[in-house]
Amino acid sequence: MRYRGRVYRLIERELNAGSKLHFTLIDPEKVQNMEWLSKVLKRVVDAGTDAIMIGGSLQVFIDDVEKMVAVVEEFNKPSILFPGNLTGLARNADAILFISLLNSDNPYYIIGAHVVAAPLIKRIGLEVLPTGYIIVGSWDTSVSVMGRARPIPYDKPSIGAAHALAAKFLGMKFVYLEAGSGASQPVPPAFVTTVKKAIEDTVLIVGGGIRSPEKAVEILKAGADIIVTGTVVEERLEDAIKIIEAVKKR
Ligand code: 1GP
Repeated sequence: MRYRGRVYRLIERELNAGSKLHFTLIDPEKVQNMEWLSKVLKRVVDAGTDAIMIGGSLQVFIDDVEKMVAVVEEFNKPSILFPGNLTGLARNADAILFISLLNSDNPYYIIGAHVVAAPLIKRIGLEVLPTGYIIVGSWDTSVSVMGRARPIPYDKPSIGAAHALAAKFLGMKFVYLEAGSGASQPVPPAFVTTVKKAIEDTVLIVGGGIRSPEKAVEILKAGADIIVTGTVVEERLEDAIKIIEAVKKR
């Protein structure tokens, strides 16, 4: 909890200094055990990742999340909850991406879960990072199915920009373009550019399907502020390290 109340300022400071950020996403469903997690965290933290996000669509249980946060704390990096539902809360994390899934067909994912979660989050004292979450690309990713999303096609960036601008006007500090964990294609750079032009200084997070340093750099050049990788960390750690190094070199 060492970073509680300071996570947004840390992100802002990095960005104001001209740096880009990398967040490592760990899905509780994929964690083999805490020793594995510890080994992975050591590598990504040494490579320069800026924060550890914890969350997923299924098999997320508060006890497991709290155990994972405790391991993150050993590595002196902020822990940020990335909840797919109410089960993604944890008492010992630093912050929560308070994500409203803007292009869901079901109001539960836009505001319903948030109403239930808000008093709990206040009680726990988590730092809240208000985020407009936009699912782009394919309908057949877990997040799209679970979130009842109507994904924005890759070739319709102006619709993405309109959602993102609405998030900004609602006062959200972050916009997250999500292709879905394990997506076959990440959000196209041209899509990222159109969205960033619309939201200007609002922080733009991009994730889903990023598997190479080249792609990560392309997405950063297009206007992303923060790159998130998850699957590649679980499946090809060496590639994940290269991605982190490439993001932090910029
Ligand atoms: C998913 O954006 C994240 O929510 C990361 O996606 O697992 O494909 O890296 P990957």
